[in-house]
Formats: sequence, C-alpha cells, structure tokens
Amino acid sequence: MRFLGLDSSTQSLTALIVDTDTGEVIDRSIAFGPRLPQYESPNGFLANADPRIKHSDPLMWVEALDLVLGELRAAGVDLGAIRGVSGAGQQHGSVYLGRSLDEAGKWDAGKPLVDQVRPLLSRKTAPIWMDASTSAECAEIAAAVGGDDRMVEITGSVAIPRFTGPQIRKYWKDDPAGYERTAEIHLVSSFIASLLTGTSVPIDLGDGAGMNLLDLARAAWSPALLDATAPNLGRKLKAPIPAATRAGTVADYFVKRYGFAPGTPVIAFTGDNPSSLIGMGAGDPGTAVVSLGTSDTMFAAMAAPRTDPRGYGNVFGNPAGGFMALCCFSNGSLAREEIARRFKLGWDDFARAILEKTQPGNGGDMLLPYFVPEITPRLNAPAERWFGSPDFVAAKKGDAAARAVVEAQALSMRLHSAFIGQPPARILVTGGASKNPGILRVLADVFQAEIVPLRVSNSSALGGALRAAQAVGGRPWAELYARFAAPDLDRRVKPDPGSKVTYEGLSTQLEKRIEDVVAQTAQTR
Ligand code: XUL
Repeated sequence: MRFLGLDSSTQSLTALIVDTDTGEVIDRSIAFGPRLPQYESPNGFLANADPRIKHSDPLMWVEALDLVLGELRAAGVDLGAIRGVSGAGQQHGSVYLGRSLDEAGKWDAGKPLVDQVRPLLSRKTAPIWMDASTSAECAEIAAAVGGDDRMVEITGSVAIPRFTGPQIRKYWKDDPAGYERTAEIHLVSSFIASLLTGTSVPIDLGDGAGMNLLDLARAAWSPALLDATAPNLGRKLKAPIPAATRAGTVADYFVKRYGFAPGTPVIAFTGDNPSSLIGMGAGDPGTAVVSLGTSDTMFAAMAAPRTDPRGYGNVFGNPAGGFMALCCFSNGSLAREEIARRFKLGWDDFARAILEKTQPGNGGDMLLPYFVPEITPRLNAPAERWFGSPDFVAAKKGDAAARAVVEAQALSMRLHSAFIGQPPARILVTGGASKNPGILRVLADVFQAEIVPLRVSNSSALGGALRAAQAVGGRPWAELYARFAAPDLDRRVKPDPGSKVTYEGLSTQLEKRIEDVVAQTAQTR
C-alpha cells in the first residue's frame, strides 16, 4: 500500500510516498526561492527592514502544493494508489482566514487553488517561526497568567516570541480590524491539511503545543491563555485533536486534477519536528535526534513533560503519544552558509577544513555565530563575536572559521539540551547538513556520542507518510521504522575520546561568552 507525506517547511515543500509492500520511496520537492520567484522570498520569507520581522506569503505554499502534485503526476506517479495522506508544516507560523474553510473550502477543480484561497485571506502574510518581534506581547501574556513559571506549568514553555499566541496578540494590537475580520486561524500544518480536504482541519496536539495556548495536561486550549492573548480567540480556533485523527478525505479538486482516489483519508498534520521524530524512528523515549536544517533542532521523545529551567527549551506533543522535548537554534544552516559564503568555501572544502586542516578546540579560535536573531540563547538582534588569534578575528582564517561555527553550534546544543536528560550515547542526525562528514565529526566529539545519519534526508515528510501508514494502513510503528527509518551505519561517526577534555573546557568558556553576549545585548526575551 502507498502513503503520501507532505512537508511544508521554511524553504520548500516536499512530497514523499512510501510503499509498505515493496519498501519503495519516491520524493519530490519544490524549493520556494528558485521555483516561485514571484513571491520574492529567496529563503522562504519576505524581506523586511526590521531583522526581527519574518513573514511569508501563504499563497506561495498553496501554489507549491499544486506544483508538487502536478509534477508527481507528470512523472507518471499514480496518485490514485495512495491509501492515506498526512504531513507536517514548519512550526508556529500562522495563517489568517476571513471565512472558515468549512464553508469556503469547496474548491472548484477548474481554477488553480491559489486563486480560490487569495480572497479568503484576512491577513496577507503569515508570521513564521523566525519572527522575533513579539517580546512585548510575551511579557504581557506571561504577566496576565501569573508569570513565566505558570506559563511553563500550563504550556511546557515560557512565552516565546516565535510561538503563535504572542504572534496573534501582536496582530490584534497592530491591526484590530484585521483580527476582527479573521474567522479562523491555522498553523501551517493545519492549513495545508485543510487545503487538502477543503474543510477546516483542527490543529493537532503536537504542533498545537508550540502556540503558548495549549494546556498540556488537559490537551485543550487554556481558557486563561486564550483570554490573555486576544479577544474571542477561542472562536477562531477549533478544539485541538490527536495527531492520529482522521481529519477528512481529499477534496474533489485533487481527485479531478491529480487522480487521487475519491475518499482517500487525510490524517491530521503536525509540526515538522514532531513529524521528524516519527520519520527518524525515534517515537519511543531513549533516542536523541539532531536535525540540521534552516534551524538546527535537537529533540527526543519523553513519556512525561520535562521542562527547561533556563526557559529556552520547549515541550511539544509526540504524534506517537506522550511528549517530546525540543531545543531550537535559528543560526543553523544560515550560519554555516554565511561562513561558507564569506570565505568562499564549497561544502567539500568545509568538511576538509574540519577533518584535515584544524584540530578540536581550533587552537583557541572561537566564534559566536549569531548572524540572525537567535532563539537559544534568546538574542533579538544579530550578535556575531570572534575571539582568538588576530588573524581569525580579522577574518583571515577560513578553515578555522568553518570549524569555529560548527564547534560553537554543537557546544551550544550540548549546553542547552542538557535538560532533556541523560547525555545520549547515540544521536540520530538528519537534514541537509547531515551529509557533511566534518559536521558529524564535531558533533561526535562534542557530545562524546556515536552520530548516526539516516538514509532518508526528509524525515519530516517521511514522518507524514509513516503516520498515514500507521493510522490508515494499521502498520505497527516498529515495522515502519525498521523498513523506512533505518540508520546508515556506513556513515556513522564514533567519538574520539581524546577530544573530551578539550571540549569540557571549551564548553565552560562558551557558556561564559554566551552569558556575556546576552547581558550586553540586554535582551532576555
Ligand atoms: C521549532 C522551530 C523550527 C521550525 C522550523 O520550534 O521553530 O524548528 O519548526 O521549521
């Protein structure tokens, strides 16, 4: 049987099909920047003079959905053989509609979807997870419910600028009439699911936990937080549902245009990180995952919510049941790409710089790679800092810069993920940068753990396909994981015990420097 997973991420939309009988996997991606240049979003978001503001045009995601399905069909893929669909979206981003899709979603198969969705948007743009402009709203929401500790007790996270609740509050404050006109608010995940069914699909508990609105213990929106966020918010959000819920069937539009079988079930969509947890075969507690994408994230399943005393880490729902802990770093690929660009390094040069030309500890050269505002630690403005030899500080040492950016990222990840629990002996790694052996080497040495890449690179779209296979096809997780989420043992990297002491020392130094930069920029939220 065949199942389709979709992943609407920051920079691309991916469709991935698994065949549970043959083990075959087919995938195709639409990269927004090059494929949809009319949206003027080379990295998936619109330019803004204020570096804290990051919005995208939701119509770009709608167009990408038609494009990817059209391409699969044109490539001869029989979408009529798909027995279930699920998927994921970049977390926290929100879409605002003037009419509920329960009334307005009866798509006409004769017109492109984008032309039918355009008039329904009450807000032209969608704030995304990279937005850092809602510090004031975070403070207001936290104060209204009794402070940070209370926020963590209810939602698993302090009030966080990229989370949807503070974003909704800012919209209400900036444009009360637009907010008033909004009948329905979606996350990216529930929006894409709703496009597919032509109805309003509720937000799932996994992604819903990233909104600063969900009461984790009750698996329901918190009335106190709805009130603290914006007036009548409860009327604009359907009650959240478990990720395994059958949310509807594919709309006639997709049957007519792409040949889906009528009645193909759509399972609720979730956030890209919860979906990756499944796509990495890490739905059970005990396996840590590092995902090296536009953002770097580190996450793990856990039976009961455990929160971060520093207030940076988050708790989301695990689509396989229970919870997951997550740390998110916005200076992921963007920071590595910035160094590669400045020093004109290709990715092979980047790997060689680490593996052959520099040593653990980098001879004392250290970089705080905060080229865009950072989520962990919280920095509302870019704040790069270079320390060490004069040539390094004068940007004359490209090889050392390559090692420095990755060492700082890995050390910060180790430092800030400590709340998740026991230091892991083995870490699964995914995302574009997991192909780079230099980056894997540094991760292995910093964590003193075996680093194991997976065969698949889009674990979030894969997670969607596997969730459909589990919910519709009744396949057990263990069977699906063994078949589709197998580690690539040939590429695993074992730690060098000789580097342990070096990184212990560096970790303390980095922690101090991070504290200094946070204090200097005096932006604690
Ligand atoms: C997680 C987060 C990011 C986005 C990226 O909290 O903000 O990882 O989900 O897609």
